[in-house]
Amino acid sequence: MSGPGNQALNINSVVAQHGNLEITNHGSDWYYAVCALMGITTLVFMGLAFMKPQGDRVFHYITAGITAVACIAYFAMGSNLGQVPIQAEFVRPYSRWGVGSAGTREIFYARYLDWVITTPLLLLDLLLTAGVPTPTILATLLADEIMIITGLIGALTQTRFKWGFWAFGMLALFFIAYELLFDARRHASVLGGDAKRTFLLCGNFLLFIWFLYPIAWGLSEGGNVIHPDGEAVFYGVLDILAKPVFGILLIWGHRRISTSQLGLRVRDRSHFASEKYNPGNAQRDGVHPEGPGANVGPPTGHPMATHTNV
Ligand code: RET
Repeated sequence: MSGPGNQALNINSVVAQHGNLEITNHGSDWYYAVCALMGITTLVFMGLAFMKPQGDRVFHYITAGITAVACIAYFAMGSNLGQVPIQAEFVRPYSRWGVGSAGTREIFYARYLDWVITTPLLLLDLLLTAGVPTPTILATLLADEIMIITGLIGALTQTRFKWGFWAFGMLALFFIAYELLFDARRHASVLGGDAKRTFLLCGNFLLFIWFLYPIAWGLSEGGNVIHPDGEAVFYGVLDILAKPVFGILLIWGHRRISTSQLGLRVRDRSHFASEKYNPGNAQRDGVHPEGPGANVGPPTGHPMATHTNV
């Protein structure tokens, strides 16, 4: 087949397996559309970052990283790549949803590679906003990695054992939900103000969306109930809500929050300069500018030292 339009499926048909249940051109178009959206939001988040002082950009950078990774994953999926045919546990030749096939279904492992990078960053966005201590952040991110990896192994499993992995993933998701609903919420309340408000809005939104993912999995990689095009739309809508929409809410919530308010110490270049040339500041911060035992003279009056640390 030739002619104008989306040729991705034809060009990459070398990886196709006869009778495998795969996305059609509609699915491919949709994946490319989400790819473009993720790319555009990355540029927007980067643009907004440059309007903030250097020390207050960390949330912009994390969020832009999330949509940038998703943009690449969606490019892969639109191109029908980053996928592998897997024998379905339930072959449904007479399904109303058009999933009848030789028995294999394409499983996009690219999705999980995206999530394994981006879901910890989403949680980091949220947990830093709530002022959660580092050990709790690490425990929550570990549960998140377990959730995604078990989801991937389950998706690649051909027998009913796949549901065992799904169950482990659910346990991990419940742990994350507990951390957000009880632990992080308490820390956010201590901070109060905009940080608390932003955490509550984004946290509740995130949890609601995240609990829909295992349902999408059960209908696609798990139960083989909906067609890969339907899977594309289901996960695509969820990913748009979980990344660009969540990101906009979070960045907007941070418009009046400074990182130091959250107990974060982010040094920007001006701070660096003032430490070096205003040893008094560095000593006050507990950092010796020239290392231990250095013979530090009076401030040199370097032009970059005009910034003070507040
Ligand atoms: C799986 C299957 C195993 C059980 C559970 C899952 C949950 C996945 C989630 C994914 C979130 C992805 C996001 C992507 C952003 O674009 C792996 C589907 C619980 C919650 C937020």
